[in-house]
Amino acid sequence: MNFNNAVFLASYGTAGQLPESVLPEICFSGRSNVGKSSLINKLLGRKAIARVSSTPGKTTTINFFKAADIYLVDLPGYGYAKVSATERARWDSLMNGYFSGKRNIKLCLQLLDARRTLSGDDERMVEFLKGRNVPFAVVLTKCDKLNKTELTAQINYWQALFKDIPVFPFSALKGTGKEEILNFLDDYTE
Ligand SMILES: Nc1nc2c(ncn2[C@@H]2O[C@H](COP(=O)(O)OP(=O)(O)OP(=O)(O)O)[C@@H](O)[C@H]2O)c(=O)[nH]1
Ligand SMILES: [Mg+2]
Repeated sequence: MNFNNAVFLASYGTAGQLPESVLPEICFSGRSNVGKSSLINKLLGRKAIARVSSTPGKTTTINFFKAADIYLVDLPGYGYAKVSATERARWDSLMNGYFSGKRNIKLCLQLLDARRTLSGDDERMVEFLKGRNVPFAVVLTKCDKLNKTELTAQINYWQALFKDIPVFPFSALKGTGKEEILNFLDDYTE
């Protein structure tokens, strides 16, 4: 997989704006602040093609990147408490619009904070993906924040929870897991 020379295409704030799905798409889903934009930057080998912020709820649009013959799609984060009902409704309609359109979604990378356990919002997201038959794999983010013993225990926890679904430990800070994820994505890009 060669993600060099990726370009940012556009951000969309409403489902009606979404462009036709002309290429296979890999999308990135997860709680606000879990590290979606950081993962995309790392996979694309770029410092800031996707905007990273320490303030949760930064990505409130669906952002499209084009790399080789595939779109990478940065989905808006969920689970951020301080959003208005209006914002929440917009999130719902944007996500429903994205997933109900006739899109060529090859895979969703579902991001989960390696340090945590599955939240209610995470569970709803995973059930949503399953309900729509979207193939997904799990990326455990921020692994650099755990020591070796803690990390092993957390990987075991997540892998037991997801059984046969691939689980990739990842650190945007150290680059851990990047090659494994890129190799895995190869199977979805032909
Ligand atoms: N230590 C560490 N920090 C990380 C890692 N990944 C992301 N972060 C930090 O976590 C914060 C949020 O990262 P983002 O990539 O913006 O998260 P996001 O999921 O795109 O957030 P939203 O766009 O708000 O939904 C930033 O301060 C990042 O620097 C990681 O692997 N290790
Ligand atoms: Mg983001």
